[in-house]
Amino acid sequence: MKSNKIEVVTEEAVQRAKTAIAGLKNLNCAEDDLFFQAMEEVLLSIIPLYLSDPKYKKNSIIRRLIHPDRVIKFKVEWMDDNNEIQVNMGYRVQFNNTLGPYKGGLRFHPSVNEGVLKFLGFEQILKNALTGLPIGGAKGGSDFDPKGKSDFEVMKFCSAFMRELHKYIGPRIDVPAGDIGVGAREIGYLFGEYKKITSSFDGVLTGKPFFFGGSRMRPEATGYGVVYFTEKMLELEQKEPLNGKICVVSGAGNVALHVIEKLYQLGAIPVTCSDSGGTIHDPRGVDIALLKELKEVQRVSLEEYIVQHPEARYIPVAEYPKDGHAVWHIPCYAAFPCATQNELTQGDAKALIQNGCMCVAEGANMPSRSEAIDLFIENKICFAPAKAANAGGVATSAFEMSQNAGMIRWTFEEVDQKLKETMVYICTEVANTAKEFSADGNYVVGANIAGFKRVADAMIAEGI
Ligand code: NDP
Ligand code: 2IT
Repeated sequence: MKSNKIEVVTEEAVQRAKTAIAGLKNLNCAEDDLFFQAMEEVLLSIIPLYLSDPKYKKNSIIRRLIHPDRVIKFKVEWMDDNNEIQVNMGYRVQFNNTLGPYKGGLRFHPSVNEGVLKFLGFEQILKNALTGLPIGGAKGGSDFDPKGKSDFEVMKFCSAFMRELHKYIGPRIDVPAGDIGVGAREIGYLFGEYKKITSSFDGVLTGKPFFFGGSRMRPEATGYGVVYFTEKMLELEQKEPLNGKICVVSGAGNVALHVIEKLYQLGAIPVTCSDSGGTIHDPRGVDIALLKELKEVQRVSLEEYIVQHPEARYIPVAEYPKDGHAVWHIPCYAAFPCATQNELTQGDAKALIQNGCMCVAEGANMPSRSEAIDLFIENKICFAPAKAANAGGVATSAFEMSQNAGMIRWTFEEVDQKLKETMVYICTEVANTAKEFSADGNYVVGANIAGFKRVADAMIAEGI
């Protein structure tokens, strides 16, 4: 029987949940640390939902949700520019398709392994559920490193990768997109090969270049969406808007650059960005045109920035605070981690709080470590977790799928309007859910319960 009452979460209930989660860890492999970090956060957040309604336990939802439907692993052989054969591993983790076709990005980075993709695929299930759109959760990629490769080598790798991947994807089955190391260039090559193999012009990938089926605004969508979410959260929490405020951003890729661009459009002053080599701090506001030239066209290190702006500071990784990241030690009103997982430590969180930061919005997937999130929540920082704040990218991917299926195109303004509405919808839903479960202002609890409930209720409705 559903009690209709939100139970108070006791220390005993948390301990019981922790013991159960520890038991789950034994079922999986050594690469699963990030996956457990993501899973533990979700499972601890949903205790009040579990206590309030026995149907989730009765239907074994947790045990069913933490195992991917399937993990596809394959070898990718390709020829480099020296005519030497190279071998990489390719993966697609199809996690859950209860709400729609499997959907989620492809990551090309040397750190990619099955565990990384399980963490990203698991997060993607709940993120996609939060959008309210009909998309399931998946993630894929390879340990291939596009950095330092010629366009021709990237093309040959993408063709070889798709020769295997095409067997498992389809516009109603699984629709990959970009992530770290996979942008419009890679999606273009992947789509070209898919067409050659299947003779079919399907919307089987999103983030395609506009001239062959891509959506207006998909490149901007994740970053713009993060800032739309942040504006709404600040409004709901009765905090000052971003206009005129100093902001810090990490990363210098697709998400970071479009967060920076939208911050400028709203009158904020983004003063940092970073890449894997170091951080730029430009107190007058970073030069977005130069950043795009360096990162999107020339694909070079951020160190080049100070050649044109010697008054800015370049802080190489070797000079970062011990166990921390230089970006988070610069005073700001709002912080936007947009590079990679676990980039914001407990020490970084302390520095942000001490320096008066009021808001942290995650553009990357799981960039804040659990201890950092605990500090943000304890100190009443407006904290927007990734699965809610960065959902604008995948939502716009779903808009691209709609346009491809209908053989139509929406204008930039139409997509922008839909993106804004989606981010406001997610933010409001997350805030209301947190309130409903006695965790007012806790967007981690709100996002995890709202996303989990949507998938779990559908799993129960469709049976096993
Ligand atoms: P890009 O490849 O465009 O950019 C990644 C940026 O992060 C680069 O500046 C890169 O530096 C830096 N970076 C990557 N890995 C590391 C690392 N291990 N240590 C330090 N810096 C690193 O990727 P995106 O901007 O697309 O993705 C960034 C984050 O946003 C990821 O967490 C991704 O999962 C998430 N995300 C992306 C979405 C999208 O639509 N693209 C949607 C939702 C979330 P360098 O250039 O030196 O490699
Ligand atoms: O993490 C993410 O949401 C993405 N990389 C985008 C996924 C997508 O299918 O657009």
